[in-house]
Order: sequence, then structure tokens, then C-alpha cells
Amino acid sequence: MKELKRSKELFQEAQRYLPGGVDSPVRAFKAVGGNPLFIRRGQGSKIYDEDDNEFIDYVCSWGALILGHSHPQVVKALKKVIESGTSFGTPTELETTLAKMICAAIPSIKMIRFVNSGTEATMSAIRLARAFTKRDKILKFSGCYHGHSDGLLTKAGSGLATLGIPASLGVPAFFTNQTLIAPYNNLEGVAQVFDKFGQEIAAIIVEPVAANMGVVPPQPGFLEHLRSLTQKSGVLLIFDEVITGFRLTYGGAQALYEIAPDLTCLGKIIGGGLPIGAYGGRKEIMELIAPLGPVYQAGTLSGNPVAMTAGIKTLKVLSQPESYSQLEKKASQLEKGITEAASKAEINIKLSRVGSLFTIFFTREPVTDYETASQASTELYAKFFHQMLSQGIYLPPSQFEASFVSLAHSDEDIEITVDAVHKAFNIIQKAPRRD
Ligand code: HOZ
Repeated sequence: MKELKRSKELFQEAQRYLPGGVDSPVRAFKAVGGNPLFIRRGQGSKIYDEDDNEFIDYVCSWGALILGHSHPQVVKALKKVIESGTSFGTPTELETTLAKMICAAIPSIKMIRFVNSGTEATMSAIRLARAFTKRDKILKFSGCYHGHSDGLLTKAGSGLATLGIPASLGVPAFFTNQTLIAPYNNLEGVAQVFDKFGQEIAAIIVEPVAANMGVVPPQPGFLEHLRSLTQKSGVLLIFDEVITGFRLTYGGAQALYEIAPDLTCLGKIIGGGLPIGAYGGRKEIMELIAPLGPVYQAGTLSGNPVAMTAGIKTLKVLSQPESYSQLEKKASQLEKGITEAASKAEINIKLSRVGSLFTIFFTREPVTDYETASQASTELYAKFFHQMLSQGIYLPPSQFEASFVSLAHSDEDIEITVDAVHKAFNIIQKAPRRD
């Protein structure tokens, strides 16, 4: 890798105008140290920084780019649509086309509302759940991240876990008092909350595969139990599939685990790399949204033709046979290579993977919730991250974020990555350690 001369200059300048030099905290490399890369372009599985260094990218715009960067069919469709205008603030046929595709792929979604981010999707789904149940409290799991709306910014993963911020300043206690917390994968914790507050809970919101404390799969029976408990107690079950939707299967995590939630939040892949979010679910709940019902939610750029087009094209490509078996093959080859490298170098890791989502935790203990995830050595992760970066592999700059494999990653990319992991683990193993 060449010097990061230009990235360094740009970061200096950015910090004068943007808080921390970034528009989203994890990008600032605070958890791993060093200078963030300023990226100029992406093509397939690769990104290129302002110094012209090439990296195999396992962030893929935080999972949005399941087809890889600048997929030719997506780019072609975008060029065409942009020539006809970028936003009208009126309905377009494209919104119905994407809505139909999503409803067909995810049968629990009978109606859907497009918004502009995952944060908006979860925030609006919760408002809707409160209106439907006429209850105020919600239950979320520690280490799960559902965007940055007030009521959800407590015991959250992603950037808060990365930066060690337990709760954001500026959020009145009034909001977080309505948010109940249980540990992920812990049915006893859920039962305790329900014993005390069952009648006041509007919804449980959960990432069906947690992917914002690193990847933590649901243990057998966890999601099933949440479904039966919520059904018995008049509580809505909201799946936050912003990351897992169209990633684990074409029907998302809910198809993989065969559980139909009442509401689903989506984002990332359904916008093909353009800003998007969506929430959808049972018809009688969705019909409460204005203008049909009294739950208000609106947006100037919601359903804009550019994001709709990128989403439609992405889902069309993704719906081709073998997309998911290819993703599984690539990701399992990577898992095998990394696991072998770890045992050869005698490094304790737990590799957590569901389909094309994975995290390497630097720990010897199984990772099942936020408490066990946070036992992993962030110091070793940072060393590993930089060893990989110097060999041209871009991983998430935080132990508590997922890595993403795309359809653009080739067998050669996987081989190069595994070779780099061998080298990185050997160097880490030899370095003096504090863990
Ligand atoms: N919260 C995002 C990952 N879970 C990070 C988004 C970004 O920094 O772009």
C-alpha cells in the first residue's frame, strides 16, 4: 500500500468543517486508530482511495452493495432515470413496482411505506406500533442498533458500542424511560420484563440476526419464543431487517427462520446504494398511516425515482437463481480459510457468520449477546484491521460492526484475503499482547 498522503490531507481539512471529519461516527477510525480512507471510486469488489490504493472491500457501504460497487445494470438504469429528473414530490409508478417486488419477496409485508433511512424506518414503525396497540413502552435488546432516534439510543450497538457511549446526551430521560432492555438471546430476561410491564409494551423490536455488536445469530428458539410471547400478549413484533433484508435470503431473516413478524423495517439493499428505508407489515396496521389513518409520517424525498430505480434493478439481479448459494459459497470459503489461519497461528477467535454476514471476534468464549461480544479484544481487532488494511483488505473499522461479502467478490479475492489473514494472524501472534 502506498502512503495515505491525500487521505490524510483531506481528513485534516474535513475536520475543520465536519464534526470529527465525518458524517457518521464509525467512519472516523476512532476504534482502530489511524487515518480514515477517503474513497474516490468503487468497482465490483474493490474500492480505490484518493492516493490510488486498491482495497478488496468487505464493508460494501455497510451492506447496501450486495452486488458490489457500480454494478453495470444498476449504473445503466440510474443514468437513464436521472435524465428524466431526480425527484418530483409526486407518486411515481416506480414506487409501486418496488413495493410489489418487496411484498412478493417478504409475505409478512402486505403494505409498505418508503422513507429515506433505516433510522426513519424504525422510528416510524415504533410510532405505528404505539398507535395500533395504544401502549407506550417498547422492548429492545442490548447491543442491537436500530438507528439514532431518541427512544432507541439506549444500550445500542454500532457506533455507540464502537465509541463506548452508553447513551447519547441530548436524549431526554422521558424517551428512554419508555424503552425496556433485555439481553439478546436471553428468554429469562425477556420474561422478567414482561412480568413487570407486559400490559404496557407496544412492541418488541429486534434484529433477527444481530449485526451491530458484530454478528450474533439468534439461538435456536429465541425468535420463535418472541413470536409466541408477543402473539399471546397483544404486543407487536418488529423485525429490524435493515441489514438482513434481502441479504440472508431473498425473503430476509424471516424466511430463513420461518417467522412472520407484524412489522418489518428495511433499508440498505432495497436502495441499491442510494439513501432509502422502508417499513411494512400487516395491512390493518399499515392502514393507520396518513393519509389513510391518523399516524403521521412524511418525507420530501421519500420514494424518489433514483433510489427506487437502484432498488428495483438490484432486486432484479439478486432474484436470479443461485445468487444466495453463490454468496454462501464465497462466505463459507472465507470462514474456512480464516478459521484455519487462526488455528495455525494459535490465535483465539470466534468467527460468527450467517450467510454473507460475518464477524471475527478476538475472544475464546462463545459470543451470544452484547456482554460476551464486548469481552472480545478491541486491541487485537485494531491490530488485525491495520494488518489487513496494509495488505489491501478493507474491513469495518470496529470490532462491533459486521463484514459483508458481495456477489462481486471473486474466488481470487477470497484467496487473497485468506492469505492476508494468515500473514496478519502471524504478525499479531508474534507481537507483545496485553489481553
Ligand atoms: N451505523 C452504520 C453501521 N451499522 C454505520 C454507517 C456509516 O458509518 O456509514
